[in-house]
Amino acid sequence: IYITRKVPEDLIKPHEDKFDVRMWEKAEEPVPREVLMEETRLADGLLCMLSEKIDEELFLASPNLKVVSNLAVGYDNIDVEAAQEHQIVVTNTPDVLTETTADLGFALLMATARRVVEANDYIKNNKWKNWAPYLLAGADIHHKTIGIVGMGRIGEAVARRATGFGMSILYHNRTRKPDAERELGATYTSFDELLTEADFIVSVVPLTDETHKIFNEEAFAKMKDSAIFINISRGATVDEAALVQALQTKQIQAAGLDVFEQEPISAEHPLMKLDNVVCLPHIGSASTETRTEMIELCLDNISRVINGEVAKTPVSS
Ligand code: 8YV
Repeated sequence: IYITRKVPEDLIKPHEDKFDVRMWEKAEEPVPREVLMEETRLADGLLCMLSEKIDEELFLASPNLKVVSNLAVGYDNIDVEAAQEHQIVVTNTPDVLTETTADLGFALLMATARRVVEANDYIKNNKWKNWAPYLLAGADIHHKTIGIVGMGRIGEAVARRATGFGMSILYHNRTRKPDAERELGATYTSFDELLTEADFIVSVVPLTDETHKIFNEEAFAKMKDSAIFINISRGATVDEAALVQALQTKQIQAAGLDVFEQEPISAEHPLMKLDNVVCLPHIGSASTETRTEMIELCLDNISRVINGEVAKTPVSS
């Protein structure tokens, strides 16, 4: 088994009697493509991250490979169709990260609306000299309208949190979600209606050909000028140049972003120069508990497939 990042030894231990486990020893530095190719060449199982492109070239060079386990629920970095052609099982990490990612989505929404990061910098930069009625005044969250684009597991978990704030919930999804409508009072709308009506627009949608840059100039133009845009899905669902423009011209009020078109994003990127943007380095599922569960699930999937059993969480194209 090859693992493309350093993960805790105690998570590997239960598998070491059955498998020869090798890993890229650097936790934060990505594995170079040539090392990935060389290490996977002889591997039966691969545990990989979003930042690695897992494609046909790799499959062709790795005749023993039986399973690719992505440490993420999203798997837009993997050519699943090609994997299927090579009889390679692809797995992801659904469910275990749902609540953690929704927590972060809400943290980002609240930090953006109430200008938490700006306020923190304000004190630490020694700017707090006085009291003024509208000092760092943000936007209310309670009783507002949230529009969730992508009502999957994480979208529903975001909606559950919104009910605690007395928010009205709009959602847009490929299919209707009767349970969310009944239990959470969520209302299905068209994409355009959601953009027009919501105070908070939250992207939780998987990246596919249909969702690529759905948040573009036209979409931002439909939003209220008080709208706050939150992205916890994939950077490429957004046209970042259009977002920068919408924020600079105050066409929308603010944005909270956990994901970017290019990751890691540079501190020189125009988005980083804007006060009305809160940015995070793609940490949606990054709680210690959840990352441990994700790694355990990946290893369990790999172990099952190599042993000829069915994977717990396989994906299909
Ligand atoms: C990943 C994510 O864990 O699950 C996803 O799709 O985006 C995150 O939870 C992170 O990108 C590390 O691969």
